[in-house]
Amino acid sequence: MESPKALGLGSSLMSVQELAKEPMLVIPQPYIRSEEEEPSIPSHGSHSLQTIPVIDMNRLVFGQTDLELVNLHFACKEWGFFQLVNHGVESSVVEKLRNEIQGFYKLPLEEKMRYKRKEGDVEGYGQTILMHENQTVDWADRFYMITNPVYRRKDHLLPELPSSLRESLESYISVLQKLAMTLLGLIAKALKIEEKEIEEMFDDGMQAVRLTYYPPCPQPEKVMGLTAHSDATGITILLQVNGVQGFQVKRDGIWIPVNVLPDAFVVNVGDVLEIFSNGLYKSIEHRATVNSEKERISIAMFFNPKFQSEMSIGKQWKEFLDYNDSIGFIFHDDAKRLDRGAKNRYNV
Ligand SMILES: O=C(O)CCC(=O)C(=O)O
Repeated sequence: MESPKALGLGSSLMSVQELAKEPMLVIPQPYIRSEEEEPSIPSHGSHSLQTIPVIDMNRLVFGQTDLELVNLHFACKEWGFFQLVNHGVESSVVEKLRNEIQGFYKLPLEEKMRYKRKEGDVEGYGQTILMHENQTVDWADRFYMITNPVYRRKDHLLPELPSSLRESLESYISVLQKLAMTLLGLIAKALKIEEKEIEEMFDDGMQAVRLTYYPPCPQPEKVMGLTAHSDATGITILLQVNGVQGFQVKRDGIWIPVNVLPDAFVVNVGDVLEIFSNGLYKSIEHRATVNSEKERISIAMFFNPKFQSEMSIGKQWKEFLDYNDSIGFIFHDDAKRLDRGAKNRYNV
């Protein structure tokens, strides 16, 4: 990994937030995206009218279940994304966490550095993990932690957070775990498979959380808040914490902005669910852009199968072998991503 000095960033490699406070005429080179990576937000044309589907959890569970299951199936199949409303998570839980995360990012850098990511680790507070030379650094600070199984929590991270943040995060994690399991059960129904099959795979699975802070950038079109990627998860549940827009999903080669809906979560299908569903559900690329005026904060929770569990396509699709049986893989505990590249290597 490049040293901060080699990148010409000094201590700012540990914090884009601090870098963004400095007067800046030009954006430092490590953050500059190449031409084709620059944001291309559609502001007109038919694509600007497209928006990701909205799923009403209340209708799914208590109301017109069959109709809403069709909508859920469509969203996972055609978009790989949906906004979830009427999810039943108490607004006080979200509100408390919202304030706490905003408070956390207002702490002096020295305080946040108590949780800094250590050399060779993926967990902790820091910036883009640099895997190769000339890699562009995202315009964001992040704090990533494994939260489940509980014995995998790192002593110096979640347990050491300021108590009010820790408590609100714990409450949030616990309600989102329930929400995720309910959603996975409904996804099983939409896929017309036994709920047990999905529940057993995800029950007490590997879960992680990422808090991201995107500072304003004087030249937002030159940088990227979060490089385009798909998630190596079962499902991911995202909260756009402070209501600032910037999240985008790719559809037919075009980046579609995701509107901030009050009290909604953005849910997406990850690579694991794509493979499990024999490619029926899509793990879609997404990214985050930044703007010149407002900071943006998000919290993403990642829900995965159990560590070391054997993964492959669900029983009922095995005979079709579009996603051939040989792609069964172990869900590793060393944070190796099963990314789209990896899937391609399996020739699927
Ligand atoms: O910050 C966002 O809006 C997106 C976050 C995300 O996709 C991630 O953390 O993987």
